[in-house]
Amino acid sequence: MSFFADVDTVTYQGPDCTDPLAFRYYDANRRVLGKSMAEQLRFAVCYWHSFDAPGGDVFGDGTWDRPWANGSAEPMARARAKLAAAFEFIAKLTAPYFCFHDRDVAPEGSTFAESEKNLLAMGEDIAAAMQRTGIKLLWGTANLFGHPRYAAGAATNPNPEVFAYAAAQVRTVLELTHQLGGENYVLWGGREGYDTLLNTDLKRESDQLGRFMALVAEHKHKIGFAGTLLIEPKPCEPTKHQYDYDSAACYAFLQKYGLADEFKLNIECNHATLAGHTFQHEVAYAIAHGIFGSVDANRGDAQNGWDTDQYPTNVEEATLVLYEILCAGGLGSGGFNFDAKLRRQSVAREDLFYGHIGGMDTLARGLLNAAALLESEELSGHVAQRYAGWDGGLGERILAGDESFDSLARRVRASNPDLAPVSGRQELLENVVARFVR
Ligand code: XLS
Ligand code: NI
Ligand code: NI
Repeated sequence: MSFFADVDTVTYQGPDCTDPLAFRYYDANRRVLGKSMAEQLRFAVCYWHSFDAPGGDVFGDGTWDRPWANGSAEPMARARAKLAAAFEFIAKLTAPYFCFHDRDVAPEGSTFAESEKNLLAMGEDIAAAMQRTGIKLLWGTANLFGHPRYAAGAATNPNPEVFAYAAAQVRTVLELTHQLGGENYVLWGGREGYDTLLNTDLKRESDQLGRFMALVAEHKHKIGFAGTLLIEPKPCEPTKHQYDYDSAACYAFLQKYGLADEFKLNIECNHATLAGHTFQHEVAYAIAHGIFGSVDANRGDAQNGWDTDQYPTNVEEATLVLYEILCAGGLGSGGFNFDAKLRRQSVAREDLFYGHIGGMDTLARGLLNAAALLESEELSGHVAQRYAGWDGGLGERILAGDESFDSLARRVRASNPDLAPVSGRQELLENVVARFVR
């Protein structure tokens, strides 16, 4: 069964190549800062946008060319055809990883037991496809937002029976992720938020969410899953106020419930911009607080205030984000997962290749630029110099707790220092970045 027979394996052909089905920058084996590009970027294809969703929007039906999903075959046969399409596509793209929700890969049954049976049966087929192709699992996740039972949330639902159902669902998917050698497990907040406070007990919902996440961590340890647990910040959509608003809100939540050592963050570019932040800020904040985990690579639209999930095309943004990640020592167990989808009019079979090739090349350029910027030390040198006062003397004593308001006041009174501002050099530094963005 072949769905992409017209496309050969995508290869690196260099920046001058005009073949739209070739990489111009992503050269998997090229060494960058001691690792191959493949190891530095750890690309993953997401199952939901790429193979499951039909391409509809709130005004109209699906348009995408998805022969594996549209056939009249019974649901498990459709799931198997979708699996064949997915692994053929990912192998031809040469992406080393994939990500999935339970409901992307297997149909929901009429009972919980039947849904679980479907998923575990597809899990065996997935394991065989992984074995055959060498494609690995970056992360698995449970869809706790699509079914009407989750309309008022999963963990934060006013009905504890819904919490229990969600727990049972996550238990199954966490165990399957473990069996498939998944390197992370993701929990995006789905419908964990609210639309109006008139019907919402915000404190209770927060405590419910904290308890749910603690249960996930407990079960992870019980089954010996060594991967990283990730939560995914998003400020709004589908609810008006999502609880996992941004990196900072997630950090506060994890600390409050004693989970900061158990979870890291899966940061999505478009969610960052919806929160009024830059992608770079969200990644940098997570790194600064020791909770950076992985990335959902996409982009929003400068005018549209919703999660448009477009493929990344901004080389400067990619450069700045990769600079932060490289400074922090790399992605660790995380990766760049393309949580991105085609536009509704992109109905040709090869469009899925164009989207991913563009995204992979954008991030590969970002990686090369960021590595050069890092090696030049042009930014880090400025920053180090700017804070040098904190490396010893007064700065060091303040942070060590060896100074008080009284001692500081005595010091200022005695020395009456001249504290004229020094240039922050923003324009100079922007020009440095511009020189490295190629
Ligand atoms: C939705 C989220 C979702 C998660 C996985 O906005 O980005 O796709 O990444 O559940
Ligand atoms: Ni996402
Ligand atoms: Ni999203």
